[in-house]
Amino acid sequence: MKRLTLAALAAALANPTFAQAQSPEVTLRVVSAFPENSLYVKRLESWIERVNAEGKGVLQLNFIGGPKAVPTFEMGKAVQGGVVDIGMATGAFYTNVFPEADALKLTEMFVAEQRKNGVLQYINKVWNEKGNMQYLGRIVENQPFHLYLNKEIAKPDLKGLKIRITPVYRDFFGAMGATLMQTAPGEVYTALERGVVDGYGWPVGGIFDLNWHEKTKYRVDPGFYDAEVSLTANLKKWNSLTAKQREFLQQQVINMEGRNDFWKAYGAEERKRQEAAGIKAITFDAATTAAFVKQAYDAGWAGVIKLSPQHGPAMQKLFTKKK
Ligand code: 173
Repeated sequence: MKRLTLAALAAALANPTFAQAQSPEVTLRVVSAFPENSLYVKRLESWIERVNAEGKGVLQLNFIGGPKAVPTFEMGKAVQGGVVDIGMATGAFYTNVFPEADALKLTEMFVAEQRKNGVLQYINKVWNEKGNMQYLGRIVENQPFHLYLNKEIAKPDLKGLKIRITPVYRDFFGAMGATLMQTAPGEVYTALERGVVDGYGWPVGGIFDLNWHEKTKYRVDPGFYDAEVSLTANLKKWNSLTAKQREFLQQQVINMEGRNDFWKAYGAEERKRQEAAGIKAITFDAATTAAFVKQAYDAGWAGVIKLSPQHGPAMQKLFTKKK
């Protein structure tokens, strides 16, 4: 009789439904690879507040911090290894985990469409297998990258200029002849202030968040690619959640994706704000402009394919809009 009871108890403990009844609420630790005072983090924090209000008894998020807690280029490793549960970053910050991460900058359709046409499924398979990460969703889009400069250029030629980069811009700015210097966002101001760089890559919005406008004279138009900021979760942690917790978290991320239109209006406002701050747009004639954008994509894809002969060509097919 006693034996039977113990066996029944052991079976009950091993049963996920029972375990769920014992701990219905889970708390996940979240970090950001972007600086604490960036708009990305402010929006992340308001989203977390909402998640915590709606997730009582199911799932809670605990925001640990930004690069002061986990350095920008270390965050991917922290999510991969489960030191933290969820990370907000762009793929360029964790190419040290798997190089394909940086390819998301090259998607030519929004994440809502990627969810419908199978592209996101492919992305998640790569993130699962190579990053030990669950790809939760993309929370920044509608934000083309630009080249910002302190020196004027008449054509897309960066020979003799030192430009701050991340992997996002490496192939393109390198192809234009720039001398490249990689830094985390948190080090851009100092690099500009000390004259260590003559310019930097960054999306259309955000240069005021860290006062870079004080050290910026020009923005080169047009923009190129689409800035990607996404949430990823440690795969083991994700798999350890109950179905209810996973569905709740996934839906919350999809809700945030539904607000990505915000970035379009924000981009337009930021261009105006730059103009008001005295930052001049450098533009080229139509043919040069078209060649500039083409070179951006050609160099970007060549870089991705070189680093990932396995997934690069498939990603190019999936991410590129047929024209
Ligand atoms: O740091 C960067 O310039 C960068 O790679 C990036 C990517 C996405 C959004 C903002 C910045």
